[in-house]
Amino acid sequence: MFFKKRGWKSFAVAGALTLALAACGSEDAGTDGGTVDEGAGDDGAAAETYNWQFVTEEVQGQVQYEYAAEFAELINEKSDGQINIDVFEFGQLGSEVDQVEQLQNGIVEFAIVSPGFTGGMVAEGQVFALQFLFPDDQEVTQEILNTSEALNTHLAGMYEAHNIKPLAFFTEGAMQWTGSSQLRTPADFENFKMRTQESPLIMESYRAYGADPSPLSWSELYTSLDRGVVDGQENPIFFIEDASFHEVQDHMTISNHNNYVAMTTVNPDFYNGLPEDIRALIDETVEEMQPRVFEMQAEMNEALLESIENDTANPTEVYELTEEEREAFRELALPVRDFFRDEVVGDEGREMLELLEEEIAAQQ
Ligand code: 6CS
Repeated sequence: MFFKKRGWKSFAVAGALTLALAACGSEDAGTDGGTVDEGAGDDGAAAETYNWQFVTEEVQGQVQYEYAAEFAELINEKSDGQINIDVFEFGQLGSEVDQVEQLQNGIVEFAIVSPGFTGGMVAEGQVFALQFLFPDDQEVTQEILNTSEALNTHLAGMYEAHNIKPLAFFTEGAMQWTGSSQLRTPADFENFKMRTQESPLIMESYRAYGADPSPLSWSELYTSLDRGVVDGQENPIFFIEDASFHEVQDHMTISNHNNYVAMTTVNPDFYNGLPEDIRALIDETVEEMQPRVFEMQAEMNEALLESIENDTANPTEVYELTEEEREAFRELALPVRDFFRDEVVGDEGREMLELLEEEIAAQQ
């Protein structure tokens, strides 16, 4: 497994917050409230501390981990130390798919989940794999993610039926392609071995370009690119740089063909078993984190593009597609929406996409 660690900002907090604190709290968190310890508050009355676990698909210095660390810090502060959250980097608790199962089974209370790893389970979540669906403007996209009824009510309900409760959707930035050869036209994808996440629809999207998609965990990606097991991949710039993929790829195409959307999720039994005031604290903090994570990804994506461009020891040719070139990809991507409607989802999924398309159109 290859991970390069870098502290991104001063707010980066080490994984485990193991404060043993007591404060006045709710009386009955029950077994669904995570690990609950009894203690004595200032007034000598029995009080409870909550110990929760939050797993992410990224490592320290990357968006998801920094989000979770800041979320944990805020919750700890707001609860006067009553709530402690241990944040886990990717790799500590298994693969991305293992992490989803841990959330569903209540082994961890919180997880950041990329819909790309749940495509086999919640087919409708693959809507995020549809390229050129969301606006190019990241702020507008984030606004849609924040307010969309299609996503926050309909899609969230579909996840909840699988014991995954999405509390928020956020973008980690526009995705770009890297390759051992330049990716400028659909013809460049002919027989190109493209690494994707597990989602069948992501794979279908690359087949539409003529590529040969191959699903892999990102823990194997650096080595696979280096050895030519796969020829290229897609990710936001911060991730390409931080995971050092650019070191083993000669080309990067600024394609902005999609956004990398992640979900803040919670185990629903745990969440529903919490006292109302604690649930309100979680909801309020999730909301507060939305502009923070947007700012975080924007700063990282901008700064790390410069870093790739200035890395003379590992030169990567960066090419930005023209609008005309993007149009050739958009044309091939559009029929994948029909495939989503006709082959991947049922009526509920079709209605969800229709509503989402209306919401997107209303923002443009
Ligand atoms: O490409 C991936 O699989 C990884 N990319 C990002 C931006 N976050 C985590 C994910 O597993």
